[in-house]
Formats: sequence, C-alpha cells, structure tokens
Amino acid sequence: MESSSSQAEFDYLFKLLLIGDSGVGKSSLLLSFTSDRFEDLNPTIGVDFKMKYVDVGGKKLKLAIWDTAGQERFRTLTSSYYRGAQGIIMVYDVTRRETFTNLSDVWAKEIDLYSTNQDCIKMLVGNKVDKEDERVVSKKEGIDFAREYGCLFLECSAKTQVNVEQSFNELVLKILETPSLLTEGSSGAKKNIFRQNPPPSDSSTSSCC
Ligand SMILES: Nc1nc2c(ncn2[C@@H]2O[C@H](COP(=O)(O)OP(=O)(O)OP(=O)(O)O)[C@@H](O)[C@H]2O)c(=O)[nH]1
Ligand SMILES: [Mg+2]
Repeated sequence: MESSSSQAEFDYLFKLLLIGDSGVGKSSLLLSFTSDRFEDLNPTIGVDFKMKYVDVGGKKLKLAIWDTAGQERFRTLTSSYYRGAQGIIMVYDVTRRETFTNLSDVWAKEIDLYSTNQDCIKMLVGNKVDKEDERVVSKKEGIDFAREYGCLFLECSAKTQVNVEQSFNELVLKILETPSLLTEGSSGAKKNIFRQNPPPSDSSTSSCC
C-alpha cells in the first residue's frame, strides 16, 4: 500500500470502522497506520475520525476511518456509526482474554444489529503481539473465530507496527473485490469537490424544447 501522491482525486471512498473493548488499542492502531507513531493515548470519548489516501490494487482510495470508544457508556452513540461502513475491524488484545470473549458476546452482535451493508467486510485483529510473554489468546483461537464468523484475520502490534498496514491493506483489497460495495456504498467514486463542472453538452444534440 502506498500513500497516494494526489489527494485531489480518488476512485473510491471507503468508510471503515474500528470496534472492540476499551484499551485493546484501536486508537493506537489508527495512529500507527495514519501517522507511523505510537504514544500513550487517553481512552476515546465517543468517536474519533481520521482520513488517509492510499493506492491499493491500482486504485486511488480515500479511507475515512472511524475510531469508536470501547467504553460501554458510549455504546448508544457509537452504534450509529456502523451505517454504510464497507469494512469493520474488530480488535482484541491478545493479553486480555475478556476482550476476545467479548467479540462474540458483544461485538459480533453489534455488527448484526447496526451494520447496514450486508456484504460489509469484517476483519479480526489481535493486537499487542509485542507482549508475547503476556499472551493468553493463541493465534489458533483467533484463526478459529475468524473462520466461524467469516472474517479476515491478522495479529499485529500498534507499538512495533508489525502487520498494521497489512491489516488495512487486506481489508481494503477485499472490499475492492466485492462489487456490491463499490456501487452506491462508495458513492464517492471520482467525487471531487474541487473539480470543475463538466463542459456544457453540445447544444445541437439537446432535445430541450
Ligand atoms: N504494548 C502495547 N501496548 C499497546 C499497543 N496498542 C495499544 N497499546 C496501549 O494500550 C493502551 C490502550 O490503547 P488505546 O489505543 O487507547 O485503546 P482503545 O482501544 O482506543 O481504547 P478506547 O478508546 O477506550 O476504546 C494504551 O496505553 C496504549 O499505549 C500495542 O500494540 N502494544
Ligand atoms: Mg480509543
């Protein structure tokens, strides 16, 4: 995945959503992906948002990435952000078992309830693999969950950046391979607010009375 040089035009606009328990590293993954940085972040209040232009699969893409708060008190607010998302990244912390069990108890149910794109691509991400000594969820468990729920899957670390870009890359590639997600769902196709109006059509062909 390359950062796109031209930010003025793009082929598709994709809405992506990050969900998962508080503290699993959603905001850290987003910061790592968009700014190549890692720092100690405060818990997200409500919802945060970042944009990134990338070139993937020969297409210029504008990614609008919504980073939701994992804390339960924000659940009503965050549920409205599932609407229209072409990709949803479910994050858990490989060092905290409850963040993994909550995927089926909480997060998969939220997707079923609130996602509006039936073909929406789901990606499961096990974060914090740099803390291998503290790991309590095995890679196999992640693979099995992803298979059962029909998700893509990768383990990564926002801290070391391992597999962070690959996670977004794989998700976006899969969206590009899904025709139903490239029509009205990504209606930003070639949308460019700075582009001039098209030239007026040839008046000789006009059928106007
Ligand atoms: N070691 C390690 N720590 C991480 C990693 N990713 C995030 N953290 C730490 O985990 C804590 C929580 O990270 P956040 O990115 O704020 O988590 P979040 O999922 O956005 O949490 P909410 O906004 O409350 O939902 C922070 O102290 C991060 O520094 C990682 O890959 N490795
Ligand atoms: Mg956060």
